[in-house]
Amino acid sequence: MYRQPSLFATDEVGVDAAFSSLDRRWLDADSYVDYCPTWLSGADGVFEQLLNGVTWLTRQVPMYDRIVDEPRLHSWWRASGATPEPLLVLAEARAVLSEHYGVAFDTIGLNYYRDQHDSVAWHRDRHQRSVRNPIVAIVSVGDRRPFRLRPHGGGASIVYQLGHGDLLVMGGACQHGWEHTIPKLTTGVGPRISITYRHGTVDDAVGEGAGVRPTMNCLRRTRCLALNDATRGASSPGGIGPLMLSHRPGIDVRVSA
Ligand SMILES: O=C(O)CCC(=O)C(=O)O
Repeated sequence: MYRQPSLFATDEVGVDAAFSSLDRRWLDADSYVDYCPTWLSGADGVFEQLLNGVTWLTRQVPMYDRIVDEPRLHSWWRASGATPEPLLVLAEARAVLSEHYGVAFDTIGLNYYRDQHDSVAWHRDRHQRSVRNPIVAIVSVGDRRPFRLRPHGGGASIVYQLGHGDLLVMGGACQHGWEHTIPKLTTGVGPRISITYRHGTVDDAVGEGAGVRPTMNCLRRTRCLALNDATRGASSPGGIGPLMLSHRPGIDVRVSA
């Protein structure tokens, strides 16, 4: 599908360290969402560079009694590895977000939604037990997709249309009382990549309700398929490698290519 570039596309790449467009919305007494439209400038260029420069993988995940392909592609970067972030601006964003929110973001998960059929189901994110209230920051590039939040277990949802450099941050007790989704759509939409920053996650992220740490058994049980043979098992030029750790519900496993 043709991807509509942003009307306000700019070649200058950078983030708004002043968070000048920040709008904080309290979902309840303890949970908030920060929304900063076009926080990242030059988002269209960032989208293209990530699309073409990163090794995209399809995770296979347990779904009830079956193993299915996750309906989106994924890549993962972690601060404890040997390689720098795949793009300088991702490092800049990590530093600025860490400073602003007072936590050390240490992983970047990239999610590539190819079209309206790609999605992620309702879920909450959980990190290691020592991180009680994780802050999750998501920068979106490419076309806008609805990002929905609802109280855990169901209820009316709140929607943000995220793309073209928008930043959304979930904070406070959001990952306890609220769940989020990128739903499938019935009408066509161009591709979107979400750049997700998490802290306290290295080597210990677990899925919701998992209550277990990733094990070697998990490593063996779960396959992760490269997008094509050329990229299978290769480390990407930008340093995003094939080792990933899931944080989705029911996907309490570490996966590797
Ligand atoms: O793509 C997004 O904006 C949401 C990603 C997400 O919720 C996740 O990967 O856990």
